[in-house]
This record gives sequence, C-alpha cells and structure tokens, in this order.
Amino acid sequence: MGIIAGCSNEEEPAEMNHDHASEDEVRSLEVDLEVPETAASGETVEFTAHVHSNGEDVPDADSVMFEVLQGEESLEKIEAEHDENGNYTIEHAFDEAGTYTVISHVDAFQLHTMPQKDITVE
Ligand SMILES: [Cu+2]
Repeated sequence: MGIIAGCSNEEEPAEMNHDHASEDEVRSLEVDLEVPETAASGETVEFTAHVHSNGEDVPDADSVMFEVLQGEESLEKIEAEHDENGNYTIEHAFDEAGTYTVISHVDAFQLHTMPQKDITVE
C-alpha cells in the first residue's frame, strides 16, 4: 500500500516502522477495518476498526480517526472512542449518492496503520 494523499500524519507508513519498537518485544499494529459495501443516502451506518497487536486487542490506542473522502477530497475526520475488545466504532450517514472512501488512521506503539475501504451510497 502506498502513501495515501490526505493522511494528516507525517510519520512513515507502519510497514517501515517495525524496527522502531522501544520495548524489548517488537510490536505489530494491525487494523481490520469494517465498512459496509453499500448504504442508502441518509442511512446511518457503522464503521469499525478492530485494532490488535501481537495477537492481542488494543483498547488504548493513542488515536483512531476515521476519514471520509470522495476521490482525493477529504470530507470529514471523526475521532473514535474505544468501544470494547479493541473495536473503535463510529456512526455516519451520507447525504448524497456516490462512491466514498473510508480510511481509519490508527496510532499506537509509535506505529501508524491506515487501512481503507470504499462504500457506494445509492
Ligand atoms: Cu494515516
């Protein structure tokens, strides 16, 4: 995955950061992003980022921020709170039909991981 335009974080991509761990144990930072493939305009949908590291849930990530884009244009950035079991969830509704991209920017253990998914609003 390349560097995504619109990322507000100046750090290197997580893939290149694995040797920066300051603890004895080398930390991974993995994020599973769940976004529905489709939604109706005006419908409230959930985005969930499951954050885990070395096989364990991460309930105390430094930051989990969802960014909504249309093409290259960043429309919104929404900070997420930890729910449970390493899941960070927000609700969102799209007003207009179109194809959007959702990125979850996650900071933890001085790593940054930012998976993205597309959603089509009808
Ligand atoms: Cu990012």
